[in-house]
Order: sequence, then C-alpha cells, then structure tokens
Amino acid sequence: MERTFLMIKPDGVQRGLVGEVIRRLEAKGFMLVGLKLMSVSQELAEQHYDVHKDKGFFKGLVEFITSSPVVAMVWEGDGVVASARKIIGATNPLTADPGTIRGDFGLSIGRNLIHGSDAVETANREIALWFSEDELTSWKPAATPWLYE
Ligand code: D4T
Repeated sequence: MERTFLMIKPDGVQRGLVGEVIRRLEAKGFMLVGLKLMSVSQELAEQHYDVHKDKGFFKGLVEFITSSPVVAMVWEGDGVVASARKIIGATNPLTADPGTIRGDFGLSIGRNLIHGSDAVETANREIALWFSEDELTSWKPAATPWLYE
C-alpha cells in the first residue's frame, strides 16, 4: 500500500491546527502509521529541503522549520501521495482552493502550514529520512471493508 510523508510545520503547530489536519486525513479514510512531535535539527532540515539548496528562500526556510516543533507523520492508503497533496492545496495559500488546508488556514507561502511529499519516490526518501522502521506501525483499521471495494 502507498505511503506518504506529511509534516505539520511550526506555524501549524503554534496555531493549534494539529488536530484539524489529522481530522481531515482520517475523515478521508487514510491510515496513520507514524506520528511524532519533534524539534528539527539544522542537518535534518537541510537534508529534507536539499532540492531547494540553491534557492533564495532556502536559508529562511531552514530557519523557519528549525524554529519550533513540527509534527511528522506517515499516512497510508491507495493513491495517498497525490490525494494528500490535493487535501493540502497549492503551495501559495492565497491561491490554494478553499476546502484545502492551505486555502482554509494560510495567508503566505513562507507560512504554508504543512508539507506533503510530491511523488511516491520522494515519499519513500522522506519517510526513510524522518522515521526509523520501528517507529512505523502496520495495522488494519476495522473500517477497511467500508473504505475499499
Ligand atoms: P512543501 O515541499 O513544503 O510541501 O511545499 P510545496 O511542495 O508545495 O512547494 P515547494 O517544494 O516549491 O516549496 C517548498 C517550501 O518552500 C517554501 N517556499 C517556497 C518559500 O518559502 N518561498 C518560495 O518562494 C517558495 C516557492 C514553501 C514550501
């Protein structure tokens, strides 16, 4: 089954939106298989955003992500990578559709509340970066037959 890495950024945690984010993904039917509140080291932040290391916003982004705790999560389900990106919404919260997390709660690109892996390969890399195998739990929700044909 497909897995994705989601991270509620410091603004989402500070604004008390952790429950709201988890509620939306649970209500959709996705399964939580890993969850932790943590402070992010400089090294982890730089590795996570390695693809952006030459961009002008990289330094500020790393400072922001390391400034206050985040909630790191792994979610599982058919098509979860692309679907979670839709639930999260466009990178810029001002243009993100209403009904998405960023569209409903955000105002600026540098405070866009949550990260979601952009492809299955990225998800696998990010899950391995943020979680050890023994921090992930495989389980079968009782609702599974009511979610999948
Ligand atoms: P993430 O990776 O956080 O899920 O965001 P996106 O996938 O939607 O967007 P991204 O990779 O292009 O950007 C990563 C991260 O950098 C911040 N950012 C981005 C920023 O502060 N200024 C900018 O100009 C851009 C493009 C926001 C998300």
